[in-house]
Formats: sequence, structure tokens, C-alpha cells
Amino acid sequence: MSSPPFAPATFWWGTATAAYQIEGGNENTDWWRFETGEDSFCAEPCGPACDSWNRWEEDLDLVAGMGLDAYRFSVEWSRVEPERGRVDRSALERYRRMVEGCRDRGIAPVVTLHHFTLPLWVADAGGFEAPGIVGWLGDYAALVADALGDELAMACTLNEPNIVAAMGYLAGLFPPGASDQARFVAVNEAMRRCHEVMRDALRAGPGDFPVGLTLSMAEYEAVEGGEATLEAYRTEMEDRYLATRDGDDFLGVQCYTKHLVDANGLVWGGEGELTSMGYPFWPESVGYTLRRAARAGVPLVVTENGIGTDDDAQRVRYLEGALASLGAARAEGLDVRGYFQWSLLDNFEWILGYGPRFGLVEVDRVTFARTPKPSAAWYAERAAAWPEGPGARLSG
Ligand code: GCO
Repeated sequence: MSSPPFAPATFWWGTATAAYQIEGGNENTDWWRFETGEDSFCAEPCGPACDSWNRWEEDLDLVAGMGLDAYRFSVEWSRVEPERGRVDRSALERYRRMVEGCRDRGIAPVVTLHHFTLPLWVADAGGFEAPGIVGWLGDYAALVADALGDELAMACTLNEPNIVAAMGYLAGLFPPGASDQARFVAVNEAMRRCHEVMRDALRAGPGDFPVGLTLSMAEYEAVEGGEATLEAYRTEMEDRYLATRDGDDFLGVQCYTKHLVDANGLVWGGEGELTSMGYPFWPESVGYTLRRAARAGVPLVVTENGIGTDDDAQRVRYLEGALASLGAARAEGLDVRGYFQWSLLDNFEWILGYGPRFGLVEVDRVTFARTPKPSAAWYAERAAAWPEGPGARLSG
């Protein structure tokens, strides 16, 4: 197995998106069915999203215009393998052009293989509870490796497998809409096996790039006797993943806020300033989660952090706090190799539809015209100046 080409001096400034949230038209997925079913409680369906399947060049121009080092986006499995064993080469070709489009613009392409959605054939066969899931994801990872591997700068196997498990099998808010503690635990276990097989498949293909998974992390605070519940929940959400990362090249940390936990579980909301997601404005969660993540013993990358808000000045204030928190963690000696703001575009926020706006760039819901917000210029300037300055960074 080749060693990861993650030079210690590397620090990437980037922004992130996910296929389903921006491409549009991903009908052949469990999420599409979840949103459009008669009993759906989703705010609205995804529909054309940001039309990025057609406008990806414009998206890459926006990233390049900000002078960022890296762009994290995802490949949609349902496009690549619409039915078991049937590979759509034209979809892989399109993703290949995106990866090359990054390179042409001096942007390091960071690709996620699974970001929340499953092809219908997988969902119908039992999704992450299907006996075949590990092998299917391994085969899919091999396909992506063959098609893109020689040009990749970094790969994330699974995005927030713990959120897929928690929201889909415990809270009932993501497909398949289940609420069952034992299934939540079993899916987390299956996820860890899937990751390993995907990681090995990516490493066996062309190219030489760091491979890891991304984990949803948060600052948790016990209220009203919630200590034991907090420990049990965090063990499942974070600690079992952190304890098993030694074969990886990095861990992606994704953090947004602080959650209160009482004896019954998560208490949504909180006192004080909230974001449009309804949870606390808490940029300090970046440093907090990085310090916890350090126990994984591998280099860390903040693969997502940002804020859903209609007030762009609040976004700048949030990012300011987040970067200060990141800087403090690095100054303590934490090995952090990059920061990816979530998100480039105002996009589809799952059950909340197009309500919460995480973008540095506004997207007109009718014309899909992209308009950078002041926070885009602010972030570009900050990334260029902080802390090492241009030239100390690696662009690919
Ligand atoms: C996540 C997600 C994104 C969300 C973001 C904001 O990984 O949770 O990757 O899909 O849009 O976190 O809630």
C-alpha cells in the first residue's frame, strides 16, 4: 500500500458541496423518494437543486475566483451505477471532467464517494442493513478509483456515517425513517466496515492521495441530569469512530454547533443566539471538536464548517470565530491540514429544503444565477492572509 502524500506543511483552504444538494435531478435515490412520497414531512423536494450537474464549470470558476486551494464535492452513486452492475460511463466521464476542471484551475479536487444518498436498488435491498452493502460500496469505490484516482488530491469515503445512522435509524428524519436504538448501533458498525473496504479499494487503484472518512462532531453539554445519556450518545456518535481510525490517512471533522443533552436525549435549540438551523451560534465548536478528534491519532481536516443564515454579516461573524478557534487549536500543536467552509452555494438542506442558507454564493431559485455574497470576498481574503500567507500552502 502506498504511503499518503500528505506533506506536513500542507494546509488547504477550501469550500465544500455535495452532489445531491447541488446537482439536481437525482431521482434514482432513496432521498428523492423520501421527499416526494405522500407522507413526506420534508419542507420541499430537491428538484433541480442548483443545476450544478450542468453548471459545474461556473461553480469551479467561483472557487478559483476566491483563490482557494481545494474544492470538496461528491460523486453520486446512483448516477454511476443506476442498477446493480450497470455502469454509466458517461456519468463517470462527467465527474472526470470536473476533477480535471479543478486541476486546470489550480484547485485540488477532494471527492466524497457517499454523501447521504443511496441508489434505489441499494435502498430497496436494505440499504446499510443489507448483507451486500460492504461489497457493493467496495465495487463502487473501485469504479471511482479507476475513473478518477490518478487526478484526486484527497478522498472521503463516507460523509458523516454517524449522521446517516442517527437520522435514518434513530431519529427517523432521514431515509429509511426508522427509530430503533439497536438498528442505529448496527448501522454504525456496518458503516465502519464499509469505510475500510472503500478505503482499500481507493488505495488499490491509480493515484496516491490521502483517504479518510468524515465525522459529524459537536460540542455536547449535559443539562438536567443528562450526563449518562450524553456519554452513551457520544460514544456511539464519536468515540467508536475515533477509536478505529488508525488505518486512515486523515479524519474529516465536521462541526457546526453545541448540543444540549438531557436525560431523554438531544434538546434542540438552546438559549441565546441561534442559527436558522435552530441550534446555537457556536463557532467555538471547531476547536472543541478538533481537540476531541485528536485522539484518533491521524491528521485532521475540517471538511465542513459553516452557518445557515439569511444574514451574511452573521456568517462573517461566525467564520471569524471559527477560524480563531481553529487557529488556537493549531497553535496548541494539533495536526490540522485544512479547512473547508460549508458551503459554496445556497443549496438543498435535506428535510429543511431550501430554507437554511449556508452559501458564500446565493443561487437564484428560478434562473440559477450565482451571486457571491460579501462573505465570499471576506473568506477569500482571510484564506490568502492567514496564518502562513500565500506560498506556504500546497495547491494540489
Ligand atoms: C453534513 C452535511 C451537509 C449539510 C451541512 C449543514 O454533512 O451534515 O454534509 O450535507 O448540508 O452539514 O447542515
